Amino acid sequence: MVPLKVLLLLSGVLGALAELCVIPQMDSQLVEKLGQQLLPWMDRISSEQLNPSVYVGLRLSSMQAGTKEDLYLHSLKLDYQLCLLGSVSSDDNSGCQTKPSAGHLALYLLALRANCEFVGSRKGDRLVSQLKWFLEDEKNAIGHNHEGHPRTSYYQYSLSILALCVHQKRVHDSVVGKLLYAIEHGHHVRQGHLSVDTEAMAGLAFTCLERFFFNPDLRPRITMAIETVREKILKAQTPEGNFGNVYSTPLALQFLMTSPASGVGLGAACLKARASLQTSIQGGAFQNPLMISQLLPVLNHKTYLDLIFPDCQEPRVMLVPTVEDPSPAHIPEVISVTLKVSSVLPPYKQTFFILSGSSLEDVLKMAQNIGGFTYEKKPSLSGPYLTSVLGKEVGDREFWQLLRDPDTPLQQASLRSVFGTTCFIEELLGPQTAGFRFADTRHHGK
Ligand code: B12
Repeated sequence: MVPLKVLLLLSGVLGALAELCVIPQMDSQLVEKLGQQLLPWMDRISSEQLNPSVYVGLRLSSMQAGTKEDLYLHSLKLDYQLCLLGSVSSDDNSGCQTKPSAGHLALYLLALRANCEFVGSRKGDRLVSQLKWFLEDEKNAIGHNHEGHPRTSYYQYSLSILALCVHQKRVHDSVVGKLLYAIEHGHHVRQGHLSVDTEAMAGLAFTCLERFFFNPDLRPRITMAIETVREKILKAQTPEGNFGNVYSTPLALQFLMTSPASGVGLGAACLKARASLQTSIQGGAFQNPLMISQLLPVLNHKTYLDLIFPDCQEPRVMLVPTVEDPSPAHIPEVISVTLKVSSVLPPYKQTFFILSGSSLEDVLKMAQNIGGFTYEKKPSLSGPYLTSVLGKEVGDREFWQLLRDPDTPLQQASLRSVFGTTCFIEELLGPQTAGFRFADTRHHGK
């Protein structure tokens, strides 16, 4: 028998050998370019354009936007407090068009922490209660036997627990228990693919609970769940190095950076992911401000868990807007794109000629203007989200899936953001077909 002392010593040595996920510094010019892409967003302070994630991303980055940041946070506060605490009936004059969702409220709470603020006042308590009610509601939708689903997603469920946790607000064991069960039983796995983004967000939420010793009765399960998430994310690494896909890699890295482990090749996996990210950034894959906001903390060796004790005094480099080169680098060519919608009767198929560099939404608009095609969208923090095609609206747990012919789900924010940042049609270069398929929300395909 191995004496206990030796075992303890061994576990101590193994603990000491635990590998870390370290992301070595990237070329500062490359990082600065990403920061500069966020700058125009700091000027967009209308209710529809405010995006608390952008604020969080910038505050956890190595760069700053000076007074613009203060103004932005001020606008967030006005908007969120007006819309969340005021009445939002259509006939009042509050100026609040739509009440932010619970997920947006969670991101707003992260933004407050990014400025080293705690929700404390009576108003703040009401925001906390709203988020707690949301979680209770979602818990009930999942049901006693875990047979149902959250009305939104396990991503927003995890984000809400994380936001409350960084404000040192506890949630009931029964709420955490539902997320634990989902992770333990792979309830957010879509079509055999793991949703890395969701796993990572859940992992961050669990790690926060663990750090505060919240929900002590669930501690062994929480610790196990963190390990499970780590294992699944590492397993989801592609040969190029991404965890899931290029857009889930930033959140995956945020989680892995908070979670040392031995014997799983964590350090090497993170280095590989970093190399792949660098190639993607250089190739211009990061245009969408939401995606940039999830990436910037990683490039500054930070994660959303740094919002537990943020360092608001840390020096950050002032961002300077780029001067646009007025002469276009190349003359855009005309490409043909075929738009196909198979899940309506009769199926729709039409070819359009459009300038390369246009967005999918440009194609949709063109199709609508020509006639015989209609679509509707709603704004989201990622850009315009397609809700209806040829009169067919999405229902509960359904969405319009965007595909490249014949059957590859698109990874890009496929519609140019309302705010005009994301173009993806390059993905469709040449005579290509962009398809639309009606799918249920399990078909995320990553
Ligand atoms: C949950 C989720 C979904 C759900 C949304 C519905 C639901 N039940 O919540 C489903 C499965 C339907 C979905 C669909 C798609 N998604 Co999605 N989704 C997510 C996820 C995991 C969380 C989003 C969220 O809740 N954010 C928090 C809340 C508070 O913010 P929000 O703005 O209110 O969230 C809304 C938007 O994010 C919107 N949404 C979700 N996905 C997408 C994608 C695009 C392009 C747009 C414009 C909006 C959008 O739905 C959310 C709920 O209303 C993110 C992961 C991430 N890292 O952000 C990926 C993510 C945003 N999705 C992505 C993609 C590519 C898609 C699809 C285009 C896939 C496809 N080929 O069809 C479609 C969108 C098609 C469309 N109709 O416009 C990418 C976007 C990458 C990018 N370059 O910006 C992400 C980052 C995942 C990834 N790693 O690839 N998604």
